[in-house]
Amino acid sequence: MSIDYQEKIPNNVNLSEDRRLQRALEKWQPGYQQWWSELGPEGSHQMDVYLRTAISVEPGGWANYGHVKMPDYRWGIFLAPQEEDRKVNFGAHKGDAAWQEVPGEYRAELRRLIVTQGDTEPASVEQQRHLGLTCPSLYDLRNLFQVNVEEGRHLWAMVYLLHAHFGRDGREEAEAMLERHSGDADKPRILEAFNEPTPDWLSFFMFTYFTDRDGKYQLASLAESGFDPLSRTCRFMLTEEAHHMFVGETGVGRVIQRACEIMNEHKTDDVRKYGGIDLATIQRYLNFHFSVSVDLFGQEISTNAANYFTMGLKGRFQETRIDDDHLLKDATYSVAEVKGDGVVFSDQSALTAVNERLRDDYIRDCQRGVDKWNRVIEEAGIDFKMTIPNRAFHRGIGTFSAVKATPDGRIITQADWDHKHADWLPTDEDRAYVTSLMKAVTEPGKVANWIASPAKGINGTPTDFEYVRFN
Ligand code: BYC
Ligand code: FE
Ligand code: FE
Repeated sequence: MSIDYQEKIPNNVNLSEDRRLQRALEKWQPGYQQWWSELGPEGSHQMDVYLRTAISVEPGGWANYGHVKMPDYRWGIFLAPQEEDRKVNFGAHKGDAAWQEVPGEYRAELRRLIVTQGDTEPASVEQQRHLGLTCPSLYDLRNLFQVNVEEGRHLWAMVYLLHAHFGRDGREEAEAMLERHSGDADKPRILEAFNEPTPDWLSFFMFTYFTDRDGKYQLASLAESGFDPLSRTCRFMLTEEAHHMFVGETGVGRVIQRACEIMNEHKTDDVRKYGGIDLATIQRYLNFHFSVSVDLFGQEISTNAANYFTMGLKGRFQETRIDDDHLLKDATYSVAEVKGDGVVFSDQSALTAVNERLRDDYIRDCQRGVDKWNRVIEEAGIDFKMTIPNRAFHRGIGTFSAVKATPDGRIITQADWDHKHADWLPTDEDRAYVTSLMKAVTEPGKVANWIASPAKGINGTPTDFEYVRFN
């Protein structure tokens, strides 16, 4: 079904045929608009931004590009097409027809999953709201805004589910999405990584590489859900997620490339002297963002996760492609834990280990981009390798939160940690230095000195295209 842009809320869910739901969402809409104007990208409301907008959920018909003012962006409700005869594919209800309505006995769990997912979306917009003021180029500014409007749409996606399927408490949860705020002392966002500031563009690129990738894995697991509307929503969200991770991967890659150029041009390791960001600092940012992002997968052993699985609400990554019974009654999975001064693996119930399994899938995926960054360094003839820290490093959730560990996974004393952590995590001085570089570059085709130019433009445009027009 194509998307109707004549409607106040563009959608492909036949909203006009459900007047109650339509009215409820139209009542929520002004609060959303107000939230965007207050906590969305600062100072951006008059700008014309070259954005893509979904025009159809079919492959190929996805995107339409043009300059729009972001407050006029058509945030809408788009579900991937319904699969005929879809089944619940795992857990106790395996083989039953997928649910089109919320199964009453699982209402609370399902609501909680949807609320947790939804909460991250506006959180990220809040975290990134000042970045536009210091963009390294118009190309990057446009990409930031594209990510922001799509995260706004992801909130719409979850709010739609709450309104359509959870009655009055769904509406209350939808309101609460606009009341919690990233970093707010009284009403913080639910998950910790979404209360960390994203103060500079290196942080932004790391966030879109590592934290949006948690989004990919969580959405993919929810796309396996036996609750079909959630599955369809998440499947369409995933098509948007790919761009966010592209922004992160290429963004970090360009910062690394620029560091290498400076090193070679000036035959020096002192990249900062020439206004670049040195590789060691980039590694410390990587360590930070990876470690807060792996926390987002929850505890290694989780009865919550086991219940979500058995209930058929949240599956594993690419559940239907896994060759097993999809019940996990007797299966085991290798789970990391502390032993002595190291990290060891032991077999645990696969059912309670589904969080850890997803974390493993995620870590493998993270490595691929890091390999690409390392090729940039290698091609520049520089002897340095970016590495992903061990999962025990700098953890706030799970078994490793009780210990201190080095990036290569050795358990150390608190005293050693106090002595050494400045080598591993961004220091105040690192952050102050990176912040000092953050000055807006807004001339078409120009980029800041600390980052290389993009390899190509958006949607076939030249890189000196006027991606954002200031009015
Ligand atoms: N911070 O049994 P456990 C995205 C809590 S990102 C704070 O392991 P569970 C995006 C936990 O709630 C994707 N608290 O938990 C990216 C539990 O509390 P209770 C977001 C945490 O439920 C970029 C307790 O600790 N989507 O889309 O198995 C830009 C015990 O833990 C944290 C989702 O997360 C934490 N990190 O696993 C924009 C999907 N971790 O029960 C967007 C939905 C755990 O003791 N969420 N806790 O009160 C879930 O599937 C699960 O809630 C989690 C946690 C995987 C997050
Ligand atoms: Fe999102
Ligand atoms: Fe995202």
